[in-house]
Amino acid sequence: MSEKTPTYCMACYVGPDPIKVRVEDGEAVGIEPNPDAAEISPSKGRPCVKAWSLLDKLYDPNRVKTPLLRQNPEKERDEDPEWREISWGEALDILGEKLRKIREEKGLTDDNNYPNLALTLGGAGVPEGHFGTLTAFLSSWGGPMDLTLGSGQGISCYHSEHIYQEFWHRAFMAISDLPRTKYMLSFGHNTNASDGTGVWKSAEARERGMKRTQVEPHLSISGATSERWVPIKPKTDPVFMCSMIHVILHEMDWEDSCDLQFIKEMTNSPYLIGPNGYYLRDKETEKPLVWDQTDETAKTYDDDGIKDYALTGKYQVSGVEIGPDDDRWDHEKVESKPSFQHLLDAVEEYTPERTEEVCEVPEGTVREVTEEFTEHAEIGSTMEIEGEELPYRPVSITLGKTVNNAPGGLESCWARTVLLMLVGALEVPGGTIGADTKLYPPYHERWSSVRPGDAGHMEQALNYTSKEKWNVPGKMISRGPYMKLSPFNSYRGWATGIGPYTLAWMFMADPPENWPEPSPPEVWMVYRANPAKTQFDPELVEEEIKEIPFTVHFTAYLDETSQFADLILPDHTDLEGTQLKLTMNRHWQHVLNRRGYILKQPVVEPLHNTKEITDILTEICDRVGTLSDYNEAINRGLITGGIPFSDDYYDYSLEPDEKYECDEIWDRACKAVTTGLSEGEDEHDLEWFKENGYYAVEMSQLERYLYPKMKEENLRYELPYQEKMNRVGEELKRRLNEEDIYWWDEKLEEYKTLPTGRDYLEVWEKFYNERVENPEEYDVWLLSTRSMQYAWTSNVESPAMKEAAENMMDFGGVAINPSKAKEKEIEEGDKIMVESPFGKTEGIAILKEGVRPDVAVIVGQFGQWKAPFAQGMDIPNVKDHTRLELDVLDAAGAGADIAKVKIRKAEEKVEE
Ligand SMILES: Nc1nc2c(c(=O)[nH]1)N[C@H]1C(S)=C(S)[C@@H](COP(=O)(O)OP(=O)(O)OC[C@H]3O[C@@H](n4cnc5c(=O)[nH]c(N)nc54)[C@H](O)[C@@H]3O)O[C@H]1N2
Ligand SMILES: Nc1nc2c(c(=O)[nH]1)N[C@H]1C(S)=C(S)[C@@H](COP(=O)(O)OP(=O)(O)OC[C@H]3O[C@@H](n4cnc5c(=O)[nH]c(N)nc54)[C@H](O)[C@@H]3O)O[C@H]1N2
Ligand SMILES: [Mo]
Repeated sequence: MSEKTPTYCMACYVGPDPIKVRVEDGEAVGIEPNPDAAEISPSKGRPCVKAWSLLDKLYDPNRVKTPLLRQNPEKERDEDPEWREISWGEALDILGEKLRKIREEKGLTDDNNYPNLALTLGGAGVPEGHFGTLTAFLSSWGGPMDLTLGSGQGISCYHSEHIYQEFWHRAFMAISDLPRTKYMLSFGHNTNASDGTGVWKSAEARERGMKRTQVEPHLSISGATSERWVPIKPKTDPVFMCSMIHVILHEMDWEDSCDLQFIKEMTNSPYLIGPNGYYLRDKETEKPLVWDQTDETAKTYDDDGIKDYALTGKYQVSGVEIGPDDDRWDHEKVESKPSFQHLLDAVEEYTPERTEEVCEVPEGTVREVTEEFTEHAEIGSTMEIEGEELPYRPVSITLGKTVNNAPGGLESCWARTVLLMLVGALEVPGGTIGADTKLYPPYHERWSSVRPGDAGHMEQALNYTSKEKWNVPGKMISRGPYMKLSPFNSYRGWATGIGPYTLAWMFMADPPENWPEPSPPEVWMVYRANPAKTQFDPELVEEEIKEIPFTVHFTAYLDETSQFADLILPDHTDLEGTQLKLTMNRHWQHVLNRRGYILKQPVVEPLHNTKEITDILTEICDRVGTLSDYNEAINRGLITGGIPFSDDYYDYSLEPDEKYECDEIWDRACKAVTTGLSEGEDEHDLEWFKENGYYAVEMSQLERYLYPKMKEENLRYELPYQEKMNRVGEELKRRLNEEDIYWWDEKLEEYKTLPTGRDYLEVWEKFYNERVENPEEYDVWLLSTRSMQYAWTSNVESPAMKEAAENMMDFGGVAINPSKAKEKEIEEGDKIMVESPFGKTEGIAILKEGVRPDVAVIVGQFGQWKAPFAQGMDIPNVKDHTRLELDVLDAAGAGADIAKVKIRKAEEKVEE
């Protein structure tokens, strides 16, 4: 008998993607599209290749089939942990007892106020699609829990983008407004590999005529399907972008080629800047001043009578500057310039000729790309959306993960956003829009958090840097101290997901001066993450994990992190589990017209002695004594993205002290969300969802753009001049220095008002050169790139993915340029040695013209030494050549997957 069961794939963060699983005689045999759910899918119900890896995972002979308990106390790579198979009852009793002890004996925090319980989630949001009632579990704990002992997620993702796009345009991700965009300029954003099912929309746009320029050191599959590939030197992207700004402002007639109305009315460009670098404000109202060039006088920025804002020039104006800690400078007739003039001055030196030198991109290319960009912006054109006329600016700029993390990341984000500002393509149809908001709830719409803050800009929820609030004695502190060191990281929503995880490991290993020493947590729970493989410094991370008294790994197969765990808990895999998941209208790489809920349901009976995560968490809470808090958290709507289990016109609440089965909880959730979303019109239960798959309601198209809301609230983007950043950075410096902390000073130099145009590759050049005797021998930049088939290390065990990936370019080895190969006498298929100051790894040479001679590229995250299937794959990993050191991290704790190496034939090493 054959049937098709609707469910979702969430193998990567682009999901949940609706799919149907074909089941024959009780066996899942195929994955199919789900066209019935086209309206909630960026690809109209078509899954990407990764959905097939779910079948492999289900039937993987190497799966963990029952809970396992370590018998051998020695935690080493080559020690057998001597796993003993145990029952769920025993496993949950052990964990329950450990957690109860923390609450009742040890206390929730240690002497330095670090939480005794830590929890790590991996894969950039993927756990949300599988972790059942985990949000209610977090709440039921009722106190501090450390979420910053993180894996490679966040700190090697689109890190600066997450932070600063939330600041500048309330978005975790800034994307092209597909299909309306006509020109997409991508800096190392590998759309065709990394956008999951979102790739369908960019293919559709290209078919319709959208042009793409891919700026990237190697010709990725995204570059291969673009009009133009610009092989830039790694980590020099901000120089290229600043140079584009130079071309617009110093070579073109900018009054003609820029969107002046946008610049004058929607940004801080006309704000006057005082001699100390802060806005010059009206003494009474403290509103920033601008210069009206018609009336030749200063006015507050929102004065109704402004005839024409001056963008350039110098003016003698009286006012007050408000600096760090409310320092004030009162001025009488002081020289001040509009922020735009500061921008003009700052980019004057960033000529295409300099760019040619730094980025190794011909100056002509910089000019051509800039021209294409400004021409495609169609300044002046408009589009009607739901009866409102909005500017139409069909150009977008997207950034990849190595561009927008680590030193240079902030500057890249700034330059990108300023370029968009110049042509008015920010948050308008066709332009670059925010797909997601994760720091400012509610997450399904952005407008309600776009509220007036200081100086005519949006209100921001930054971490405190004031004297009273920065260091409150006795307050909980995370090992990755985002609240103390990273003000722009914020403290709301997903803030811990982008915390400085790097610092957590580094500070545990080697506490910096005058900083409370972080202990290892008493208990560490790891869910769908593999930090021992995906963090920057696997060796250091391993050493620190060994110090943790009790580690629980929730995992499907034993991997590098499991090797150091004490307890292994296998939950049901994706095709065996039950969960209701929000399907968002705006999510990572896509924006849709509907939002709602989609069901993950078992397509077959569980194959092994695994357990549904919801049931695991319920059992833990029961043992810890927090069941009623957990049930109440569920009732409050914590597992449904905010829709409570009861309201004026419905009540599906759980009894506080009763233990509910997974299906009962989700059945009530189904009824609550459908009743809640439809305001009482519909009520659907779990059975209905099992049949129908999802439930969604329509969203306004206007809300896709921030523009109408910014206009309505009379707000301006905090661009191009970073007044607040300057102030906050200075305050943080004072706070740290007041406690004799100076090791973070260098990082604080990032908090600039305008870009530095720096060649950021120098950061890595210096770092690696200092660690070897013959730096000139290390002549290759090793980079990482994604494949559509693999999601981090989470599906490396799938033979089907390997088979599919083997048909794709660059996969299976180290891609190098034939000229470099010739120099080193390497031939296609040769075994080569990749060597850095930190290690040697072997791989197979792939010769390819589409890679810079000074660059080598590795697809994916391999180099497994434990995961049973993947360890036979023999593909090296960039992270085996990167280290956790402040020098190569940015002010938010992020690093980049880039290493300086030398490459030679492997045989030579054997002879040594
Ligand atoms: N070399 C290199 N390294 C990188 C990157 C790179 O580009 N190159 N990228 C970095 C980035 S951007 C990110 S976001 C991180 C991601 O890295 P992580 O956050 O660590 O995430 P994953 O690698 O997906 O974690 C995989 C874990 O999930 C488990 N798992 C898989 N399926 C299941 C299941 O059904 N149930 C349970 N309980 N567990 C399951 C696996 O067993 C494994 O332990 O990697 C980073 N590391
Ligand atoms: N299939 C799949 N999709 C994924 C993921 C996955 O694991 N698998 N992971 C998701 C996650 S968590 C993330 S963070 C994203 C990452 O998404 P992307 O950033 O789009 O993905 P990558 O392919 O890792 O990255 C980057 C490209 O940047 C180029 N590059 C490296 N250094 C530089 C540089 O200095 N300048 C420029 N211009 N280019 C450079 C490399 O050549 C590479 O092709 O992907 C997401 N999507
Ligand atoms: Mo990521």
